[in-house]
Amino acid sequence: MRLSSLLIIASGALLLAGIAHADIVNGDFEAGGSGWTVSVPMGWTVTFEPNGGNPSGVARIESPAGGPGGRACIQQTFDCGITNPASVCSIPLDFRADLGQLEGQATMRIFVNGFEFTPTGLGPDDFEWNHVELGGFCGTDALELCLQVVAGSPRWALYLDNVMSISFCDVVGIEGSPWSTFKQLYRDPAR
Ligand SMILES: [Ca+2]
Repeated sequence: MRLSSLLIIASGALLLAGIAHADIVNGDFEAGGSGWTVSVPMGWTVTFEPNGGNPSGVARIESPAGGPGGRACIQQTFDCGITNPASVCSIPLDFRADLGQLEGQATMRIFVNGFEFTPTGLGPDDFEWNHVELGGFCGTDALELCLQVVAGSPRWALYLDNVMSISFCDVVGIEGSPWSTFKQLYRDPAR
């Protein structure tokens, strides 16, 4: 009797832990831009469109033609599991580029809590959907997904879809191997 009570309590605790996670909201963009904030310099556009994603809803960042360069971002802060420096929050997403033709003009830049992942140079090879999986921090993650272009470049567009958070944070050590791999993706936090 006592054992079964403990098991019920343990089950309840696990259930509460699951509910407490505030994962990425609207990462498939089926609800427009709900849950996301944007950082848009003058002349740039960030739109949330019902079609053109992988599939349907999508976030679209477009740079101006011949502008001074810079970057525009979409952002979301979410909780991924409990704080656990020994483990990792996986953040997979899909992206593709459009409009621009010359490599070296446009880059996808991704920041998690100010740490940058290896930037992805964009070119015609990226006009089809690509999938990447990043390692975020367990606990609160401030995620920024950005398109950056150099000064004087023609228009570029970056499409983003299927942004998710998958917590490996609640079990110590079990994801040690992926974490060491993910850590190599981080660059210097200086921006
Ligand atoms: Ca979608």
